[in-house]
Amino acid sequence: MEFLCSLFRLKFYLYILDLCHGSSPTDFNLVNFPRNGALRVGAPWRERCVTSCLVTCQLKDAGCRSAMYDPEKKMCIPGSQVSYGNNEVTPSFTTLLYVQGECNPNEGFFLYPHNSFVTCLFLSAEKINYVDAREKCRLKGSHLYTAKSQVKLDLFIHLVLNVFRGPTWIGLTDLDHEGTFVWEDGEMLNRSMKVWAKNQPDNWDIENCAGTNYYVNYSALNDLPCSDQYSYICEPYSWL
Ligand SMILES: [Ca+2]
Ligand SMILES: [Ca+2]
Repeated sequence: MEFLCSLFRLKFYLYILDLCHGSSPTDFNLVNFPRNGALRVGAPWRERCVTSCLVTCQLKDAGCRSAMYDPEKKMCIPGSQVSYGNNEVTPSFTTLLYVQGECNPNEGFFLYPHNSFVTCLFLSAEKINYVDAREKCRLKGSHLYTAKSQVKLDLFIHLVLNVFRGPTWIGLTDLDHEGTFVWEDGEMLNRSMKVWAKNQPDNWDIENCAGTNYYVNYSALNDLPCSDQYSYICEPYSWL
């Protein structure tokens, strides 16, 4: 049994060694550092190359969505997930940041760290109706921001209060069936999650698109007329 374990370990190390010579088998992409420069991360470890860093990060934790690699010090630093620790690092010049999937700066997306996680966002500079906002996100290969977890909802309210400072759409509608709210990625709203402001949704004067506005103090969601013109947020995928 011990022999088998050693054999397995040897095969694993050979696999990792091999990774450093081939092309990257992962779907991670090199991205620019977040504008504000620091990420909350887990404990680093030594790694031979960036590919083995990314593969090992996923082997250690299936939730690994990003990692930094310092080729000079040969250190791998997992990052960006709530389940990791609270160490904060400001990356050096030589450190490379890789993130799973695309977070394309040419389309206006950037990494936005908030508390203990990082997400990839596009923040609109214009105010438009819900269907147009949905289409703008779709053309960027993304969807309107969803908030299926409390941390994502907290980040939404944070952005509304601190960045937009005004009414903002969120990717949630009951356009298909009155009273049945569905997130833009197709998942039904979990009724046990408290997203709505008091007495909402009320479908007042036909309201099928969700967002937040002055009427609910920007502190929770309200169903609103889809023709209203609001700010919006796109995300290429949702990590949480
Ligand atoms: Ca409605
Ligand atoms: Ca309403």
